[in-house]
Amino acid sequence: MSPDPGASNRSAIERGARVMPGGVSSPMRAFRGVGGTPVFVRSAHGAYLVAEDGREYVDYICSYGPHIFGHRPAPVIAAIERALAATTTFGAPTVAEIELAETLCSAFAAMDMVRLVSSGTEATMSALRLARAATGRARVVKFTGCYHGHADAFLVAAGSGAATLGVPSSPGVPAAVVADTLLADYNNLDAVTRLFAQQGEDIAAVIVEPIAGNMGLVPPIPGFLAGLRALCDAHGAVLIFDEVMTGFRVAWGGAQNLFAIEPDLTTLGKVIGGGLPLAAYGGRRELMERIAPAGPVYQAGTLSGNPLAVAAGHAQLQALRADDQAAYDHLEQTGARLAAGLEASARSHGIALTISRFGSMMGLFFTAGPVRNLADVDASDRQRFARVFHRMLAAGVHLPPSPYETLFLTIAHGRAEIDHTLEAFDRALASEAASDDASEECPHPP
Ligand code: KE4
Repeated sequence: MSPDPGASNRSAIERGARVMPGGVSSPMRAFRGVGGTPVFVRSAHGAYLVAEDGREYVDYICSYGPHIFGHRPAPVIAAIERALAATTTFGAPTVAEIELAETLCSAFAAMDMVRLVSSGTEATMSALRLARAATGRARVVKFTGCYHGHADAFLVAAGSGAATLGVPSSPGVPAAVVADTLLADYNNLDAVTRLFAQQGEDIAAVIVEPIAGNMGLVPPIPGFLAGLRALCDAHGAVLIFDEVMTGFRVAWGGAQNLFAIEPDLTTLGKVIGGGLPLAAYGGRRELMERIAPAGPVYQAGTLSGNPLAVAAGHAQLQALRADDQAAYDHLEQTGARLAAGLEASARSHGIALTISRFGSMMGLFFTAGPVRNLADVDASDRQRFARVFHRMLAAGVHLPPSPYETLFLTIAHGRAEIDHTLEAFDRALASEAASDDASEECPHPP
């Protein structure tokens, strides 16, 4: 193991940046939200990432959601190996896709039909196209801080990497597209009511993360989602629940099952692919039968329903379903223990901290709170987050590199991993408390 943990990472990112923008394949991985040099990962197992230099880290990125059992769960690996014996891709229909589609439709009461795609961006982009076709309208309401992938219509006041990089409304998105994307603050039902009062006849859809996971974790306040459902019903708009992150993460059947609210369309991803590129959108039959080739709304994909990804995703879902509620109960207990420990540590050091959590998804904000929308996250102490992030990284705990990301837990996060995390966090806060009077600059200013 090299004495300088940063040396191999620095040389890798410098080499990568010569041929890849920022040296990464997705902006979030570049550590721009916390400064410093990203850790280049060579392998992973259970709850751990193994860096190129051999260091191990308790992993709270979990690939931003796909891993719910941890890295390399046996049923998923075995399913991929079996599928690999047959092919990598056919470009022809398979029975395995039908079997996965049947499982997805059985899990979501509001889903009669589903189309498999390769990314969450494709899923949300296609769901919006379908909503526009079904209503004959162009406008879409989204919420500041929510992230629905990088299709033009959604790169307006977006969360996740867009918020992290301070480009929530990206250059290159034409003004005409921006004009059709209407914004409201998350949890602000009055703002949406006003938008419908002013432009209701032009609004095709409302798209929402039913539990927001792209500005850290921000849960819906009581009545918010039900209010959106009522507004869409009253004005003939399509309600899209973007459950790419929450689907099968927070419950079998996602957040809509927990909240007993049925959207018209649902987008899924991450967990349903078992770590391979697979996502989906689905909903009522009368909507989905408009999708080609059944109907005229075009959407296609070379690797849609890829056999390896379908095998991996279905194996993961079947493992989740096999033990019924046990997996979700375990994730809830582990999440509760971690949250309680983090909060106790912050209290003991007199540091303002708000933890928001839904099962195995957690937001960590250095602010007294409450955190209900993007402005509240923006107002949190993001410099302190960056310092604590690096102190914990040095202690072998890898948080997501931004306060605008959600921490994920998996079944593989056991007592030892939580204890290690809480010890590292407490030491980090002790350092923070000790230096709070000093004007210490963040070691890696973002
Ligand atoms: P992808 O196109 O990245 O597969 O999915 C886009 C997407 C859609 N909807 C929701 C609710 C999502 O969270 C995402 C993607 N999530 C981010 C993590 N915050 C992906 C990480 C990244 O961009 O590297």
